[in-house]
Formats: sequence, structure tokens, C-alpha cells
Amino acid sequence: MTRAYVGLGANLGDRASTLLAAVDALAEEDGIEIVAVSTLRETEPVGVGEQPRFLNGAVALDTSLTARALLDRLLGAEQRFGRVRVAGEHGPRTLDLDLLLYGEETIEEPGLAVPHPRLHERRFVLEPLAELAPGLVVPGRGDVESLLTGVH
Ligand code: GSY
Repeated sequence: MTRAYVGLGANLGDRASTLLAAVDALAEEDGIEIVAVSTLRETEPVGVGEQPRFLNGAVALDTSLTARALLDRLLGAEQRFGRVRVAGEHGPRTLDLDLLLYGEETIEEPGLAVPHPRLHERRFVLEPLAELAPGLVVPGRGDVESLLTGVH
């Protein structure tokens, strides 16, 4: 089993209901055991222009799936929860499930980058990770608390 962390985000629709229903759906998947879900928090949009505020969190899970198979499950759940991209790739979204960390692995393949390439500079990701796993190390970057001191 591999401990993985998934970022949760939404800024369209009933954000909390969608995020919690998505976690429930992941829990139903073979090969995925939810370990913990962070607090959900309101955050200002980062890097996407003027948009509604996000609700963000993260989930820790144990999985027997490969990183690629886990990513496919996340993308499938996004689709089932009606992810709507109303203004292209960076438009508001009903559900974002980002594969943040997969064990201690570093993976760079087409369509699959772990750790998530912008994880270390995003407070809305680092805070829930620090809540779930104090002292968690992001491979190649350091521990989440140190990374948090470097972001505004
Ligand atoms: O995959 C992350 C999507 N996203 C977010 C987000 O989830 N929350 C906030 N606050 N800003 C964001 N910018 C992007 S892109």
C-alpha cells in the first residue's frame, strides 16, 4: 500500500457537498482506503484571474493502485461530478482532484507529475497537508511547515 495525498478544490456549485461526495466516491473505489480528510477552507483564487472563491482541502489515502491508475480514478471522479470548464483550462470548476503526493515517489511522465509541480508554492494545498500530516516531506522540496513559511 502507498500513502498518497489528493488536493480537493471547487469554486462552482455547492462546493462542500461536491467535495464531500467526491471523497465518499473515492472511498467506494477498489484499491483506495481513505485515511483522513482535512478541514475545508475558503481561499482566494490564485493564478486564475477574477473568479469565485475556492473551497479547498486535502485527503490522505492508502492505495494499492499505481500512481497512473490512481490518477485515472481521480479524473473519472471529476467527470462523474460534472466538472464543467466554463472558461477553458483555468476557468471555474465544480471539482478538482489533484494528485499531490504518491508515497515518496517523484514521477515525471506525460500527464502525470508527482509531487504536483506547484504544490510547494500553494498555501491552499500546504495548509491542509500540514493539518493531515505534520512533518510531511515533499520530495525534493522539504517539509510542509518549512514550505509554508516561504509562501504568502
Ligand atoms: O488545481 C488547483 C486549482 N486552483 C486553485 C484552487 O484550488 N484554489 C485556489 N485558491 N486557487 C486556485 N488556482 C487554481 S489553478
